Amino acid sequence: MLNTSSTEPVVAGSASVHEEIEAPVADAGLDVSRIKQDFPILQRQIFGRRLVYLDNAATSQKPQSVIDAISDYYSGYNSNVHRGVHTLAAEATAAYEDARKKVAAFINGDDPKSIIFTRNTTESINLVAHSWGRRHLFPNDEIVLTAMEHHSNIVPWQLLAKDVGCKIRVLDITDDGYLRLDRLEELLNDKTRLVAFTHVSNALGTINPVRQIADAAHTHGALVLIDGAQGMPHDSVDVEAMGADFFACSPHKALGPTGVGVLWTRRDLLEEMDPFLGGGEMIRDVSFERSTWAAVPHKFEAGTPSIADVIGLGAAIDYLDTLGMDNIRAHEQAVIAYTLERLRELPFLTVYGPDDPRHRCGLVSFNDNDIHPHDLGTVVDRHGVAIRAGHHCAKPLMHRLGLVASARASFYVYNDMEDVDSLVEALYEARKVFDLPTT
Ligand code: C6P
Repeated sequence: MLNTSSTEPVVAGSASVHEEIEAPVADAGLDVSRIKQDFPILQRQIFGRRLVYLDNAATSQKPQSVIDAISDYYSGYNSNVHRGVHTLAAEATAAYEDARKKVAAFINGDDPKSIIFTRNTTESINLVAHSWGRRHLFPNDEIVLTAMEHHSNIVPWQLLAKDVGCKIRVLDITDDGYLRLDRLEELLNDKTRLVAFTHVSNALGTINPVRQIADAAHTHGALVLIDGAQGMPHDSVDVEAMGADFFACSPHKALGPTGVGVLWTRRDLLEEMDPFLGGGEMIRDVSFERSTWAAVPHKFEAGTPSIADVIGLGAAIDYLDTLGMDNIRAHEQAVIAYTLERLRELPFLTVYGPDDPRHRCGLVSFNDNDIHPHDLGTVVDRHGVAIRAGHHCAKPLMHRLGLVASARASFYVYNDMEDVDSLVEALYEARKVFDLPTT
């Protein structure tokens, strides 16, 4: 499992706090050539080249089984859920609720009623800010975030802070992309109500010591929200072991369809939270004088949900379970270790984030010292290599690193060392396009 637990004291933000992360192992985990065959899109050619898809942190590709699950629903039992009494409605409702059980098991969230389907991580965090935050935060209360947060874990808290008058405090990072855990205690006090932070940085790849931070927050009576968008696809998640009170993730980054997100919340918190959206299916009774709410989780799922996508998410979990999350983690560790090794060969490149592959998921941000990342992304695309270039929706992090943008390659279950070689080759080719030296 990713580095969720630590018994070590909170010390300086350095590798020492991450020592319990398992060492990379040989790439024995996955049969990648077999896996590639399950993803129809990987048969595509881009500019006459084999597609090398390295933008998985934005969204992953989908296996045939997920595509089939969605198509089977529409062609076989398309119906709304929780409403009809006919056969199609019963089948659709059963498949929808079955997916909820699978998600709960996948993140060790014991009670499926603690799982709310949203549209994505962004909506999950906004739900917490609205439904929990507006009831529990008051002027001068404090929320602690980190300098490596995605905008989705910054802006909802700013909106809340503006409305209720609470304050946001920010845990800094080291220059090599670790959280400054030595400063965490300085930020926590009896006014801290929430510590909201990412499990894995989408721009640096850093894996944060989740349990250690959660324990520190709980000691001060604060709750913990974990942004699991970049952690959940890459290793087993255990919300209990992490010490989460709220856990948000986006299954579209984990082989699932776009259109469905997940929020897990401690059941006792969920029971007393206010609804997020009002409308059909989230009510017990409605009159023009007042309305009362359905039981959780339906209280938080107003209107017709993205049924096909939820069913597709169930199929994605089946696929991940078959591969085994430990195997996925081992595979990505081997791929990222090889990637860092290869990128270090390139004298014209600056690589950001932890040097030690054990402290990263399968993701690396870098810049060619002479080529703008957007130009770089465009040129490597001509070689079939899809990477992301930009600020990665983490502008405060870019600012902290003194950058405007970076290029980013992010790997998943269907990527292998050959894909890394294709990236490196394309980076050399970009130098040639701009008539720049390669040594
Ligand atoms: N990061 C990336 O390319 P949504 O868009 O709601 O599914 O996920 C938002 C989100 C929240 N937290 C983290 C850590 C994330 O990485 C993301 C999505 C994508 O890095 C799109 S900007």
